[in-house]
Amino acid sequence: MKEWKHIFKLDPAKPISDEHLEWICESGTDAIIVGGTDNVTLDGVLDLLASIRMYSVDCILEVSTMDAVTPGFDYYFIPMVMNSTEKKWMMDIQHEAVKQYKDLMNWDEISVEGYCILNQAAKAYKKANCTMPDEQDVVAYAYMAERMFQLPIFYMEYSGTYGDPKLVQRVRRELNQTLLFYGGGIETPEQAREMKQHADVIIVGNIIYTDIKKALDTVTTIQHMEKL
Ligand code: 1GP
Repeated sequence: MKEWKHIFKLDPAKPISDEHLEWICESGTDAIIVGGTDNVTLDGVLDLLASIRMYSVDCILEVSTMDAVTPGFDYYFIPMVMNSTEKKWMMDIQHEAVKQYKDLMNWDEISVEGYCILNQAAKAYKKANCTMPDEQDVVAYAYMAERMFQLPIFYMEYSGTYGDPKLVQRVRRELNQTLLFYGGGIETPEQAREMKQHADVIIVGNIIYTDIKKALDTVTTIQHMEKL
C-alpha cells in the first residue's frame, strides 16, 4: 500500500465540471477514489475514469456493483461491511465476484477494506442494513480487521456527517499493520487536521460538490502537516 495521506472521493453519479475535476486531480491529493452508493453505472464510471486519466494522480475504483467494474484503474478497493446485518455485504457479493472474475483479478492492485459505517443517515448504512456499533463494537471490528482477517484497510465511514475524533483516536490504538481510513463530513482545515492526527488517510467527498475551494484547502492542510 502506498503512503497515502489524503484521498478525494468522486461519485460517478454526480456531475462535476472539467475545471473542478482538473483542480481536484492537480490539487496534490494522493489519489482519487471513484465510488458511490446509488446510481453507479458503467457509463458513469468510464466517463469519470477517462477524465481522471488525463492527469497523473493515482486512480482507485471502489467497487460497489459488479455491473460497473472495468479495467483501467490503478487500484481496486473491495468493501466488506463489517457492521452489516446481512452476510451479503460481508461475504456473498465478494464470493460472486471471485467466482466470476478470479482469473482476471490481479491481487497486486486489489485491497479489501473492512468498512464500519457509523452514520445512520448514510445511504450505504441503510443499503447494507447496518447496525450502529458502540465504542467497544468498533474497537472489536478494528481488531478483527487486523488480527482475524488481516485486512490492509479499516475504514471508519461517517459519510455525510463529521464523526467522533475520540473514537477514531481509540481505534488508532488498536491498529498496527492495518491502515486506518477516516471519511465523513470533512469540510474545514481544522477537521482535516483533527482526523488526520489519528487516521492514516482521510477521505474527502461531498464538499467537492458544494464548496470546491474548501475541498482544496483540505489538501493544503495535510501537506502542511506533513512538513511540520
Ligand atoms: C464517503 O467517506 C467518504 O464515502 C467521504 O465522506 O462525502 O462526507 O466527505 P463525505
